[in-house]
Amino acid sequence: AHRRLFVGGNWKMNGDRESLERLVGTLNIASLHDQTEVVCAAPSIYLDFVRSILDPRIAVAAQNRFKVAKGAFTSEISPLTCGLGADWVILGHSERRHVFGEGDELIGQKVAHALESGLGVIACIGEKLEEREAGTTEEVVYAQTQAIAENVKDWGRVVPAYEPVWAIGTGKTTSPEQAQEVHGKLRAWLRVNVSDDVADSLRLIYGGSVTGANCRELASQRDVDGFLVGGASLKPEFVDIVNARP
Ligand code: G2H
Repeated sequence: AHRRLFVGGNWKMNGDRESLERLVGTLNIASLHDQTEVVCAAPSIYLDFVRSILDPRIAVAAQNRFKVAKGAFTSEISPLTCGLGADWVILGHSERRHVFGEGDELIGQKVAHALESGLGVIACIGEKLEEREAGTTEEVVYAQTQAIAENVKDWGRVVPAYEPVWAIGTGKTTSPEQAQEVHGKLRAWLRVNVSDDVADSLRLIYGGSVTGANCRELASQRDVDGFLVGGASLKPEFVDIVNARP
């Protein structure tokens, strides 16, 4: 893929002040490919802290945000976090969809509001194992992408992440060919349903058990423009993933 690589670290619900300070220390002194855009998604409570100690060449993301700016929504967090550290937000992650029951409509509303609030959006899609086995992968990812696309006016701040649910945190990585197949189809979908320009320029990133060992072959696929990394983003090997492209 010839587009500028985008690599996100999704720290999920991990880390405390001390361990995140150590992780940030490793990232700050690492030599990172200057043609790769790097974003780390920290737990909300540490966003501000992480932003204050992380090298500015790395952006910070929130892991989820609600669909409105304020109101009677106990425990939810407003997308108005731009001034508080985050430039990006991950929305529609499979854990939000399948552990917390978020549907396409809510995710679409969150996408719209996050973009209006000035945040960039890492928008996750991906099929479950039973959907892949039933041969409905395309149908599922197209419907999820459609629900996101309906809420996007400016694609410049959107990075779709294809994360097959069966490959997340399971150690089962999608083969580079399987990832390329879906990414290629998604790009074709964008060409038909959005525009040539968006299809050509959009970075389509892959997530699901990405490691230092498998990232290079994945990154060499034509339509794989980076990664969303969970488990490995908490380890020094994240640096190898950022530098996946020679
Ligand atoms: C998918 C991915 C990061 P992991 O959830 O979003 O996690 O790399 O641990 O499979």
